[in-house]
Amino acid sequence: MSTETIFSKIIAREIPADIVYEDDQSLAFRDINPQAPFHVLIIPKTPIATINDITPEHASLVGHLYVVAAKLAKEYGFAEDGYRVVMNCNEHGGQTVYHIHLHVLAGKEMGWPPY
Ligand code: IU
Repeated sequence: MSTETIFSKIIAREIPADIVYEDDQSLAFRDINPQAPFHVLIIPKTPIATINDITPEHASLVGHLYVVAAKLAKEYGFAEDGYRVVMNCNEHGGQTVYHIHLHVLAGKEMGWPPY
């Protein structure tokens, strides 16, 4: 199965995105259909289709995505009030793009459970 998705094209700058952070391992950009006042996706530059495809070799990379999430939350002023970090998996999880990504949602109080 190809690991190429629209997110690979965003990494390659083949399609535009509102990028808020980049380093050698990851890229973060604003979601085109935001579900909160602040809604950013953090993706690894190495494509991994779903959480099911994460192996022990990816542990540092996946952990790094959370380091970026915390950094952005602090930078944009949401750390104290709080925010939500979500990664969806497959159909029942609500995944639509098969390149793992953390959703960072902030700027409003969110409900629980998420349905
Ligand atoms: P999901 O967890 O796979 O459902 O999240 C995919 C997200 O990617 C979803 O929130 C879309 O709005 C978002 N997105 C985007 O930001 N830019 C795009 O070009 C596409 C989807 I396609």
